[in-house]
Parts: sequence; structure tokens; C-alpha cells
Amino acid sequence: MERTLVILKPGVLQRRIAGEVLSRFERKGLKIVALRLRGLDRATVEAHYREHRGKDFYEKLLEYTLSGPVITAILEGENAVSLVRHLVGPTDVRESPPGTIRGDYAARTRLNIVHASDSPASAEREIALFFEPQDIVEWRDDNVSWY
Ligand code: 3AN
Repeated sequence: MERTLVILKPGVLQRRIAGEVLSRFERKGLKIVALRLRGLDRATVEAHYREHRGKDFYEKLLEYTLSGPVITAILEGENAVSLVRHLVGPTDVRESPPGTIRGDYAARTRLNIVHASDSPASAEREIALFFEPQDIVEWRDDNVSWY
């Protein structure tokens, strides 16, 4: 089964929409196998966004991601990476349709409120960056036939 990493950025807790955002993933049938509320440190966020180093939005992106607590989660399911990306919506908020998380809640691309891994390879790297193997809880999915 595929796994993906999501980060609910500081704006999510500030706006009291953590439950709403997590609920969208759960309603789709994705399974939460790790969940944590925490502040991130700069070195971890720099490693996470290493591909954007030097871009004009990089410092502001780091500043926003470090501006308060975040919720990190690992979601599991068939095609979890692409399912979650579809629920999250495109990076550019002008193109995120209503019904997607960014389409409904984000008005600025730099503050587009959630991160979701963009490929199975990124998911693997990001999961290892934010979680220890013992943080992941394997549980029997009695509802799997409903989805
Ligand atoms: P995504 O988060 O959709 O995978 P990335 O990895 O290209 O997109 O960008 C990482 C983060 O950098 C985005 N979530 C967004 O906050 C910010 N970002 C990306 N492109 C821009 C941009 N052109 N202007 C401002 N911020 C951007």
C-alpha cells in the first residue's frame, strides 16, 4: 500500500481548520498511520525544501513554514500520493479549483497551507525526514471494502 506525507502548515492551526482538512483525507478513504503536532526546526525545513533553495520565494516559504506549529501526517492507501495531490489542488492558488483544499482555503501561493508529497520517491524521502519508523502505526482496516 502506498504512503504519502502531508504537512498542515501553520495557517491551518491559526485558522482552526485542522479537523476540516484532515477530514477531507479521511472522507476519501485514506488511512492515517502517523500524526503529530509540532514545531519544525530550520534544518529540517531546509532539507525538505532543498530543491527551492535560491528561488525568490524560498526565504518567505521557510519563514511561513517555521512561523508556528504544524501537523505532519502519513496517509496510506492505494495511489495515496496522487489521490492526496488531487484533494490538495495545484500549487498556484489561481488554478486550484473550488472543492480542493487550496482552492477552498488558500488565497496566496506562498501560503498555500498544505504540503503533500509529489511522487512515491518524494514520499519515501519526506516520511524518513519527518518520522521515525516507530511513529508509524499499522492497523487492520476493517472498512477497506467500503472504499
Ligand atoms: P507543491 O507544494 O504543490 O508541491 P512546490 O514544491 O513547487 O509545490 O513548492 C513548494 C511550496 O513553495 C509551495 N507549497 C508554495 O508554498 C511555495 N511556492 C511554490 N511556487 C511558488 C511561487 N511561484 N510563488 C510563491 N510561492 C511558491
